[in-house]
Amino acid sequence: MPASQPNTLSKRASKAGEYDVVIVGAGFAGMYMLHRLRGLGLSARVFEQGSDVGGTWYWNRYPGARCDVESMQYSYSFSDELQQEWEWSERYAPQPEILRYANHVADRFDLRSDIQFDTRVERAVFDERARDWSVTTSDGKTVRAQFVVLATGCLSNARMPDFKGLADFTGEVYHTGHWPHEPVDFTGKRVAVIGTGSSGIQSIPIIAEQASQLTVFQRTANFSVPARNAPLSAEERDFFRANYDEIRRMAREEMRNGIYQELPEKGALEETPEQRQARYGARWEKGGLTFTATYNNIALDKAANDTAADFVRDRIAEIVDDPEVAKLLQPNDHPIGSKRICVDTDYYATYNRPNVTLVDVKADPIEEILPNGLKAGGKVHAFDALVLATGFDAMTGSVAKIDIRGRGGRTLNEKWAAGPRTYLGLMSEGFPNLFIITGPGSPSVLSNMIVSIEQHVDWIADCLDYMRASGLDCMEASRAAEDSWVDHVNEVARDTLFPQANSWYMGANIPGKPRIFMPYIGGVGVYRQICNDVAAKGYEGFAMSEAAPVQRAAASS
Ligand code: NA7
Repeated sequence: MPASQPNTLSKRASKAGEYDVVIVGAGFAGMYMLHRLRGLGLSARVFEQGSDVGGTWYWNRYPGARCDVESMQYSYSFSDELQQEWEWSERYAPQPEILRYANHVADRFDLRSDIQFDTRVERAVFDERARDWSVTTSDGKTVRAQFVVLATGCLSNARMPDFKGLADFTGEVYHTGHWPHEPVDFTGKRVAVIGTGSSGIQSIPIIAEQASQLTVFQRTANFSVPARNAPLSAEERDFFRANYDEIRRMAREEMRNGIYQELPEKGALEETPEQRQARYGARWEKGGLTFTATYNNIALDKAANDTAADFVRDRIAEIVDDPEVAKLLQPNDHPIGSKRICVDTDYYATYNRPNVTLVDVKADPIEEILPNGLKAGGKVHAFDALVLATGFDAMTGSVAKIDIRGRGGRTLNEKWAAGPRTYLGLMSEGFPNLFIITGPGSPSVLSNMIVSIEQHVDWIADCLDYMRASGLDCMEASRAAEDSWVDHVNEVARDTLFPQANSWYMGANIPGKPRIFMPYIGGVGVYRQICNDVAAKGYEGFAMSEAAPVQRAAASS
C-alpha cells in the first residue's frame, strides 16, 4: 500500500489478539472470505466449530448425502486454475468428494494457518467507542476485530426434535446433520427414519439396502424428482472447462437461481396437456432441480403449478406398487417448489421393497420414543436404530446461537424476535461492521449457494477495500434502507406461491419461530445488480464514518 494511503484497517495486523476481521465459520463462505481478505493484505482469523473445513459438508455425512446442484456448477469460480484442475467424478458428487474438494481448497490456498478449529464463537460485542468488536470463543479467549463476518451457513444448525422419551432410547440415535465420522453400518438392524425432506429422501434408499427392516415416519410428503446421477464423462467435464467463463457469467447474471440451465419462455397453461406432458417428461428424464423451471410461471400461478405437481404425483403412482403407499407419498398440501424439491436416486421405488414400511405420522402423530422403538397413534413400532432426518433451524439458527450485541447492548436476537431484518441480507441496522454472508434477505438458499457466497464475499471484500482507500472505519445499514429492503423482500415473495408452504424458508418447521419468508426471491441476477448499484452509488443506504484522526495517525505510522 502506498505510504500516503490511509490505512485504517490493517492497523490490527501487528497486535496479538487483534485482527482486521474475524470470520465465523470455515465452510465455503468462510474459506473464500479469508482468501479474499488475505489478498487485500488484511489480517483475519477464522473460528470454526468443527475440527476441519467444509461447513455443511463436514457435518452432513449421512448415507447418500449429495448436493442437489451439479458439481461442475457447485464449485468455486474465483480461481480458473482450480476449476480447470479439479476432477469431479459424478454429475452430483457425493459428500465425501465435496469435503475432499473443500480440503483441497484449504491446502491449495494455504488457508489453515488462519483458521482455529474446534472453537465456537460464543459472543460478539460491539464497542461503540473503539468502533470494533470483541469476540469471545469457546476456549475462553477474547479477541478484537474491526469487522466480523458471519459465514455461519444457512443449514448448519441441526434441529433435534423434542420427542418425549428420546433420551431413554437404548439403541443408536443419529441426526443426518450431525452424522458420525466413522462409517455407520445398519446391516441386519431394524432402523427407523423420521423425516422425509431432502436428507431423509437421500438416505432412505441406502439405509433400506442395509437394514433388515426400515420404517419411515412421514409427516409431510415432499416432491422429489430423479437425480439421474451418473459418472461425468470426459466430454462433459471438457465442455464446462472450455466454456466456464460464459457458463459462470450466465449463472451469475442471467439465471434466477445461479444454475446454468435452459430457461423457459412459456407459461404452463399456454400449451396443450400433451405438450406439457412431453415437456415435463423430458425434464423428468433429464433429472434434477430444473424440473420446476419447465415453465416460467410454476412458482407464480397455482393452476400452472398444479400441472407440474400432477405430473409428479402421477409418476409416484406409476413407480410405487401399493396404491395406498403411493397415495401417502403424493404431496398434496403445498405447491410444488414452494418447499425445496428433493433430488433423489430410487426414493419412491424403495417403498416397493419388502423390508420398507411407511407410517403416516400426520394421521397418527408420534406420541413418545420408547426404549426400543416409538409409539405413534397408539401403535408401538420396534427398532434398533433411529435416524432423525428432521432438518435445521435454517438461515437464522446458527446466528441466533451467538450472543451478538450491537449498539446500546441490544442483541441481534432481540432485534430479530419478530423475524430477521437486514439490508440486502448483508448487514442489520444497529450492528455496525457486522456482515452476514448469504444472510436472510438475500437469495441464498433459493440459489446455487456457491454463486451467492462468491457474490457476497466479493462485495464485502470490495467494500472493505473501498473503506480502506477512503479512510473509513465504520459502516452500518441505515434504518430506512433496511425497512424498505425488508418490505421489498416480502412484497416479491407475496407475488409467488412460496408463502403457501410450511417450509423452513418460512421458519415454519421450528415451533415458535416467526413465520416470515426469509430468502430474497427476486433472483440472483437482479439481486447482484442491486448490490452493484448500491456500491457504485457510494454504498447507498449504508452510513459510513471516517476513522478518528488519532486512529488514522496510529494506523499509518
Ligand atoms: P427438512 O427439509 O426440513 O426436512 C425435515 C423433515 O423432518 C420433514 O419431513 C419434517 O416434516 C420432518 N420432521 C421434523 N420434525 C418432525 C417431527 N417432530 N415429527 C415428524 N416429522 C418431523 O430438512 P432436510 O435435512 O431433509 O433438508 C434440508 C435442506 O438441506 C434441503 O431442503 C436441501 O436444501 C438441503 P414436516 O415437513 O415438518 O411435516
